[in-house]
Amino acid sequence: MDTRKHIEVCFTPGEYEYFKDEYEIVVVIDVLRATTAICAAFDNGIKSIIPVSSLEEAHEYKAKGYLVGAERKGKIVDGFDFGNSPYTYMNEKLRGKEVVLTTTNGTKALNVAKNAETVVVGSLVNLEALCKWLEEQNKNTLCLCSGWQDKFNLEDTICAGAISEHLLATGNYTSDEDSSIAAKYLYLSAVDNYLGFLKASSHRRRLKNLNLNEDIKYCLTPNQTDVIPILKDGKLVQL
Ligand code: 3SL
Repeated sequence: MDTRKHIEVCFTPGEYEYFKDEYEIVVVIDVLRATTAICAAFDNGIKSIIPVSSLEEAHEYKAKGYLVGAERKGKIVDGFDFGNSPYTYMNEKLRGKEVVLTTTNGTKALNVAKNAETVVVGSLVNLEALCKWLEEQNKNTLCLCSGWQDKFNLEDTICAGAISEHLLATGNYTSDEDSSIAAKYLYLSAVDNYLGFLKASSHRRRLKNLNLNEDIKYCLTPNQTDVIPILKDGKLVQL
């Protein structure tokens, strides 16, 4: 009997319903920039992050006095405290604080997956630590890419491919889905130069047009932190 666990890749939150229920662990990925910003926040000592999908929910928290980050289409939404740049969260003033965050795709993907047994946050910046932890868990694992408005994107898929490649190399995992095979090959094509490989990608262009080049470089630099944010009772906390 094949006792290996599955590691698979789901390209968009819209496809999650076809995968759910089969995986004990879901890794939510939004390399540009939500899950990278979340990792940066925990690396800088934030206490917890409440991910919400809609601006309405974010407004409700703001009215209750919470610090709230809100991003739509790459820009900070008027009336909120900050947006989705990882650099925003490298701020002494946020240390030990609880914040609320809503983003175009990343917080939506987190909410889509919230009923899974375990939901953790993945990005290139916490790749090595996350892969090591997943390997230790030895459970059926799904990488859920946030994509862009329910469409496929390259950067999340490449990160999902990196996680798959690591787990498959242990010999304790197997992949069946074509999405997982495609993710692996995209990762292998990109691994030597993420920035170059993603030059023409849609969201990199979108962020570049907003002068967010420094954010892009940070987000595409692997292994800058060991944090693994995990969803507990609707809040992200440090594992
Ligand atoms: O889609 C998201 O959740 C965001 O990460 C998009 S952006 O990088 O802030 O534009």
